[in-house]
Amino acid sequence: MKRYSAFAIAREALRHHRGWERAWRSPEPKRRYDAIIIGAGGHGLATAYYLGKNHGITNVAILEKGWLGGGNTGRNTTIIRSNYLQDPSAAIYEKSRSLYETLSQELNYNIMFSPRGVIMLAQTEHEVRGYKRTAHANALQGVTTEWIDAARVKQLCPIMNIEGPRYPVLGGLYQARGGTARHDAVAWGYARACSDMGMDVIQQCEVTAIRRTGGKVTGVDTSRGSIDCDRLGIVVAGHSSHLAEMAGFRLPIESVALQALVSEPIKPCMDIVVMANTVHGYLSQSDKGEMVIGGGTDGFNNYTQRGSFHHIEETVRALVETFPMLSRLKMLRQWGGIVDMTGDRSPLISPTPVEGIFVNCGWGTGGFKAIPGSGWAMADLMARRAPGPLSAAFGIERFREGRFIDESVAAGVAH
Ligand code: FAD
Ligand code: PYC
Repeated sequence: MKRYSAFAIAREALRHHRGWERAWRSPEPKRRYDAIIIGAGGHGLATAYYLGKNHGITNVAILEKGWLGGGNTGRNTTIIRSNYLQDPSAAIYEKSRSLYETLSQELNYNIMFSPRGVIMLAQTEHEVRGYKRTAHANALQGVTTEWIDAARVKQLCPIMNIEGPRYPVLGGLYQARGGTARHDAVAWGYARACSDMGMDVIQQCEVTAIRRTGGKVTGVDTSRGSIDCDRLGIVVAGHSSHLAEMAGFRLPIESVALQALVSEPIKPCMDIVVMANTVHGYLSQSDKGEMVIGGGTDGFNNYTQRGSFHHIEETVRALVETFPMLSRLKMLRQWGGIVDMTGDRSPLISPTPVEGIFVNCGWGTGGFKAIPGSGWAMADLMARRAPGPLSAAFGIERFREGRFIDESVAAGVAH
């Protein structure tokens, strides 16, 4: 595949942009692969990429029932941070954040990583204690975050009203190298790199059954025929329970919609990401100028990928005391994605009761930031058929053993 570069842009400008090739191939499925990944979201594509890059396994298919990145990967609000509390979480989220720093160069694809900084506001005494504790934990884990006072919050984000009557801003947990990236570009960049390694990214290919013999996986049936494999990764976020059912086991996952919305575009007014978890809202400004706004998950399990009117009202009402300018904005569009929630708000990167089947799910409301690290860990698990240093703590068995990795506070978004 030809490299993207300033020289390539100049060359194509001279020939009226007729020489660009497709970013990835659209092949017909083969009869057999060494590994199949179900789900061409960020996590599935990153898994495939690191299977090839780190382990030399390239006879791989990534099967997607819709279009790549059309699930939560293309629906999220793109916040990247690694300020989690527990050690296994800090390890995988910080690995991921650090991979994001150079991902554009590595993939030769501009994912528009923007380390503009993330603040999680403390608006109650309870949150002050919680975030100071996280800042101390992060220091021990080698994750660079700091507790900042209210005046510094105001300095970093001048449009904020820190003296709200109900929820004054008391300070915040600040991660200067957190930020955002372009979500579609992350999926597209990994897909292009996978295709370049000879892998088959197959869209419009729904997995309808998982074949097993003697407790081992032998392949999948799809809307485009049967395909054999002895190594299968299920990486389908909100659809994980369905796929697990096809394979004959259950997962500790509930699926629920998470919604977001954007305002009309306005001039640049906010160059940082702010999460206000007490009131259940968060805010950033996109490169186009839209205010990107999100709140908590729907209050009931569902598979809806749409927005609802009461959600706009609840979320904007929650944020308007701290961001009064929101009251003067028109809202442009809203949407939803189906997130996969575990009881401890930490993911599953795990072998399953069926030999050769591995799952990667449970990232819930916070998996965009985890895509590179998760792909790295899942590829390692699938290649060696055994948990590795980044994935070992995230096995399904922790729910049987009561060994939870509680991240309900760090997850940030209300559940
Ligand atoms: P997905 O991108 O959903 O990919 C799974 C794919 O599997 C889908 O494309 C689907 O079509 C496919 N699939 C399903 N069933 C089948 C089948 N039978 N056969 C073939 N393919 C199948 N995280 C953050 O870190 N920061 C944020 O700011 C953030 N904001 C969010 C805001 C919203 C509104 C939402 C919904 C989520 C947010 N998240 C955020 C969470 C994040 O988006 C997800 O955790 C992450 O994108 C999950 O990626 P994935 O690759 O696992 O899943
Ligand atoms: O995990 O940082 C996050 C997040 C923000 C919005 C949704 N999830």
